Amino acid sequence: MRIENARRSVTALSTAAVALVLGINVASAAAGQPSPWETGMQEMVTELGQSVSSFHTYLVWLITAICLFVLALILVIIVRFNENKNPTPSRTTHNTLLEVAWTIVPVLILVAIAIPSFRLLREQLVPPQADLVVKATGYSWYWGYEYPADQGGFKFDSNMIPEDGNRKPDQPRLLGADNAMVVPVGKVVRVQVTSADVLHAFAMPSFYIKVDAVPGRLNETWFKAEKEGVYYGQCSELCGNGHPYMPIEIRVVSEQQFAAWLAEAKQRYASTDSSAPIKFATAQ
Ligand SMILES: [Cu+2]
Repeated sequence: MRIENARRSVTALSTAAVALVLGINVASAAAGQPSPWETGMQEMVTELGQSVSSFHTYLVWLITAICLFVLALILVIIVRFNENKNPTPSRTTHNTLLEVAWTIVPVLILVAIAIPSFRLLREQLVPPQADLVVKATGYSWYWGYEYPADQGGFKFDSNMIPEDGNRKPDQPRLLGADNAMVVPVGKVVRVQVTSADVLHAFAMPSFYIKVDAVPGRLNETWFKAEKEGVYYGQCSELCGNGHPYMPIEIRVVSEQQFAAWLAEAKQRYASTDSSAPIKFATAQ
């Protein structure tokens, strides 16, 4: 029994190691949420996220190649230049060609990393023309979403569904929210992010976005989700004891569904009072 367990852990460990090297996920993840033994990134549903994911894989291969090269050099030194094989070591110093090479090659490697990295940063930081703007405000401890006047001008709060609440089977624990932020598929959504009290951070792993929510300051990020679905993120700045209980749920729906939701939301959230007392999403 013990051997069987040991064998199983070895298999799990080696699978994880291989996955780590290849930058892939062990478990087939449900889209839009994390899964057990996940070592890579979540499935990306934005073009930017997919580029970042391939960049990540590219870096993993580059790092692996460098490590293997250095390991090979060390092995050559151990085998060929040990005291027995090489009793009188060479006293050579300075080799211009070698010295130029080991300066230039790392520089070239850094350039090969910097160029795609800066390109991705630019794409992230320079948003295209937005089709829709949503304002997300962090509160202790829940999120508030506001759709501006051209979308109906309403706002609502989004609280975590508590453990003893009526969480539906498809809503993951600690990630499901009572009111999701809803956006149409294939549209550029600009998210303006701020906080009403302490530092929070708005993050959605499947979209590859994360931006600080800072009181008194309006930050922004953007995404264009290419696939309909429900996506989950969390506050990503330690903000207090309710920090793990303020999930972000974004529903990406078709344009017709979005229009229908908008019509319903306008009615439903019309009476939301901005000075309503802060609701605490308490942990169970
Ligand atoms: Cu927070």
